[in-house]
Amino acid sequence: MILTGQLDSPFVRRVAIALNFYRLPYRHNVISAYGDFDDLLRVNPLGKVPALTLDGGTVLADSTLILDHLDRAAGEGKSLWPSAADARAKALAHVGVAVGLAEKAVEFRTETVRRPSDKIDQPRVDRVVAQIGASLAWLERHTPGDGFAAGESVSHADIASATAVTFISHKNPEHLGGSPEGDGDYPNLLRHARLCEEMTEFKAAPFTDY
Ligand SMILES: N[C@@H](CCC(=O)N[C@@H](CS)C(=O)NCC(=O)O)C(=O)O
Repeated sequence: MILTGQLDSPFVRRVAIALNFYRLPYRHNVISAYGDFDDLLRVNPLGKVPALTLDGGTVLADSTLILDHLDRAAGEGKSLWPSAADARAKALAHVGVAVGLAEKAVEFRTETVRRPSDKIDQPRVDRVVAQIGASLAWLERHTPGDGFAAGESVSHADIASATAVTFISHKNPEHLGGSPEGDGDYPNLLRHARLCEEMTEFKAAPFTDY
């Protein structure tokens, strides 16, 4: 399998980390969604990362669809979803907000860093900032003071949350509030992200600013 995309993307990272938990070998095609756009279009017609090229040549795009496939392909007992329906529903809700948060954090950068300053649409930026704040607050309320986000062991909820929070803490820590040294407005969330980032599977796919 070939995973296309850089580890500064929270979506690429959530796939890479899940591959590590599944113990599935893969080759990493480190190309930039912006700097290597033509190469990327040849892999994924959407020109987006991540893309996962399966051994048979099928190309999957979008982290959630990729992980849907991998969770099945990983084999018996390897799923990163809780098996009980209630816990699974909680994990799905968590992933929905965490992946949405990552999308809003990326959109914030598109709206503020990638636009000429005279083309910034401030009401749009304000809306995205409000969505980021509300999503962080939701995740803080739904992240326990210790342990995993949903269920007894690591799940897609933990990976989605930690990769989103790590991305924000590197790129726009101002979203996290408080002093740079402290845990700001989201102590559970930041503690949880640190716990995850200490795991071998996370360390093997570290956030990387290229
Ligand atoms: N929902 C998608 C989001 C993927 C995404 O937005 N990737 C960004 C990089 S972090 C990208 O490729 N952006 C380029 C573009 O949208 O043109 C997923 O979960 O994979």
